[in-house]
Amino acid sequence: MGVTADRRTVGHPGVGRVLVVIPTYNEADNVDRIVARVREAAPAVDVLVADDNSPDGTGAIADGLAGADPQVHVLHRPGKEGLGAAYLAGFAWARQRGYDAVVEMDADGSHAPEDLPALLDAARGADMVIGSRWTRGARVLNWPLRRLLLSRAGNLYARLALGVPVSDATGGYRVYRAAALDAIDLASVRSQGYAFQVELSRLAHRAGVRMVEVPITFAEREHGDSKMSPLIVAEALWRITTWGLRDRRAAARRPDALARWP
Ligand SMILES: Nc1nc2c(ncn2[C@@H]2O[C@H](COP(=O)(O)OP(=O)(O)OP(=O)(O)O)[C@@H](O)[C@H]2O)c(=O)[nH]1
Ligand SMILES: [Mg+2]
Repeated sequence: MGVTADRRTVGHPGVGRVLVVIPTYNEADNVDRIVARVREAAPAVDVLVADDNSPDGTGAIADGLAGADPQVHVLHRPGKEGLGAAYLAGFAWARQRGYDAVVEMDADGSHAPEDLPALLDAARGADMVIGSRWTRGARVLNWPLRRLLLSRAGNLYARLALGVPVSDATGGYRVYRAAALDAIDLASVRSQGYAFQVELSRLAHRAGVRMVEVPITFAEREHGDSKMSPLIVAEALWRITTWGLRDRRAAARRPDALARWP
């Protein structure tokens, strides 16, 4: 009992009870490592693995971890529906159980659990914290040039098209406090891949959610296969363009539009 039970009740000081949601699809080589690292780096937070019925048995491995640790849980989903749907289901799971904050984290080790205490500290003064690869003090390790360029270009485009004031709108290492999730109309979200992160950044910004960025050390995955595909990039490009045009049209319709036109 003692320390573990007390810490579990306390969660993160100034933030409350925290759930780390880790979406998985074929992460059998990673799921046990990442869960162990989270439990070590932030013993007071709980973990939910949201698995899309991975053919490689990730879900069964996660069940084994949950059976051995009351702070680890598994959400089994019927099939591969994309990162966005898995996160939305994880957010709903957390809200139903009264968590005060939800963390997004990849299973492949790209998001270091050792950075989590710093992200949670930042959540004391904000409703949404973005672990950023592109802010001062951040590091990106072992990423091929084409991935670096894709991320930089994607973020530049998202910022120009949508005006979201963050350096890493596509990143997937984040903390949302309950107030942020309440402010965003999650039922309207349709994105599946990277676009999901951009969509939530946009909706949060529009809803006036207090956001901060914290530098992270991001590392290329070492085990397992990437789920990144041209389709995921195309979805992000198409959705960002559509939102950007819609926002511009809406702005132009406002009565003071001419006065603000450059
Ligand atoms: N539940 C679920 N998880 C997914 C799905 N697609 C990807 N993921 C998980 O989302 C996280 C990010 O996916 P990655 O394949 O690492 O994507 P990425 O980081 O852009 O690509 P690499 O790191 O280069 O491989 C990982 O934990 C994946 O297992 C999905 O359809 N369902
Ligand atoms: Mg990855």
